[in-house]
Amino acid sequence: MNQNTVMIETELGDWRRTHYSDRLSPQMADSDVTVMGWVLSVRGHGNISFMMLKDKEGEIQVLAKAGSCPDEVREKISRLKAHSSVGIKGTVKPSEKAPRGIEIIPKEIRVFSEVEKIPPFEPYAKTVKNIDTRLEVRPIDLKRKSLQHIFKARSKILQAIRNYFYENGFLEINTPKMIATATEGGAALFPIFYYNKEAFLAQSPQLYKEQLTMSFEKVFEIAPIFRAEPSRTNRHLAEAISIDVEEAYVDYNDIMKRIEDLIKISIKTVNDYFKENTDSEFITVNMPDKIPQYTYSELVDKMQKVGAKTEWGDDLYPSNLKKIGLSGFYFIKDWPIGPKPFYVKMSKSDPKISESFDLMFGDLELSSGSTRVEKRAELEERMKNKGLKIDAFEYHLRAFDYGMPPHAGCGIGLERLIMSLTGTENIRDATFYPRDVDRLTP
Ligand code: AMO
Repeated sequence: MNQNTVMIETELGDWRRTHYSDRLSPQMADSDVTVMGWVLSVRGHGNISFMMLKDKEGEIQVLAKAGSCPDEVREKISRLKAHSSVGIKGTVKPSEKAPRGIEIIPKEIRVFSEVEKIPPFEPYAKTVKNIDTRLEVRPIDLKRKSLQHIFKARSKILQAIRNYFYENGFLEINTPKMIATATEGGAALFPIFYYNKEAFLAQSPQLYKEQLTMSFEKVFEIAPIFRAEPSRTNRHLAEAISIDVEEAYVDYNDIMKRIEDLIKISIKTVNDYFKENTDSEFITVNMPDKIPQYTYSELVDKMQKVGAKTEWGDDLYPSNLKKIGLSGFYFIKDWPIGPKPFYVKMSKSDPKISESFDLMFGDLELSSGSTRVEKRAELEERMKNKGLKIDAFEYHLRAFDYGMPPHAGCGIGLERLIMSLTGTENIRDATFYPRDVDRLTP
């Protein structure tokens, strides 16, 4: 090694970024800055190299030219492969030719991670067909612009939803995810070993959020739910995020109003994001003044009129919903009581019907909710009819001996909400690391 050769450091050490790329401006000419990020491209030849550096806020050009930066730094930059992670200390210079009218003349470089491998797909490509190839290296996939926009919009929507709950007097709760009994009749369970007992991953926070209305009246939780879904579809996950709401002294009509509020603020949030980020290719979602409500029976009639094969009591299948031309957001309410879980309240006017609803977007179910049973005897009766062991639920039923208020609530699937608001077709792209029948990694 030549005595004058400078070792290129590979550790972060005491270096800290002074500016994100978007904060650099021609007004900062001659300032010394430290930037960090990933190499987007390196081009040039002989005595001059242009490097584009990317961080979470944008991109900046680094110009390494013989005579204006140390030779070792220039040589190192000229050999860097795209995606390597680096830090640069240098001086800001105005430049008419640089993409943003400025560039950095480097004085020192630290190469934290040098990339030798070519990723299995171009990380900044607009589309990559095979989702499995993408998921294998998900952190690289998530650098792609379309996914960046989905997840940034998702984060803003979550923030707006949380704000709504806080502003309206709801308490944020967390309930156990390892539980002793099933809550959602139809959905399959993941059994787990809990010390020497069998337990399950929670299908929903249902029973706990109901109990907490006794202590806090208005509660919400945003957390994972686990469903051993055997289905390989673009709308089912084994682990999804549910926005759960539960409120005392209200019924399902009041909860539909809450949902209407939440949908309105979510649409506003996503449309604002879209306006600020003109390079995103989101659909613009229109919000009707009121979300239309149809009763289950009304829709069965409509389906039968257009010749769809369906009987009163059947589920309302997506193919049949399409046949009657329903689109956008709408509620289907007053479902048959039969298939509904034990905690859903029967209608006072018709014992065949429940005080329940689903929120739909086209043929996609985004949420279900209901008025709940608040009398212990009625709850036990419903459980017996469903063949459930009452003793196993004693820990829950006990709460009903001490003044359970009338209450109602709902669960909204976050990934499905994001799909509807951003036009994302595969639910796997509305979550960071999807879990499904075939996938437990990465
Ligand atoms: P439900 O079982 O209908 O109701 O679930 C509520 C909402 O959660 C979402 N969801 C899913 N999303 C992705 N993949 C899945 N496998 C999945 N399963 C459900 C859907 C669905 O509408 N305890 C009740 C809610 C309540 O009454 O408060 C419940 O869990 O968007």
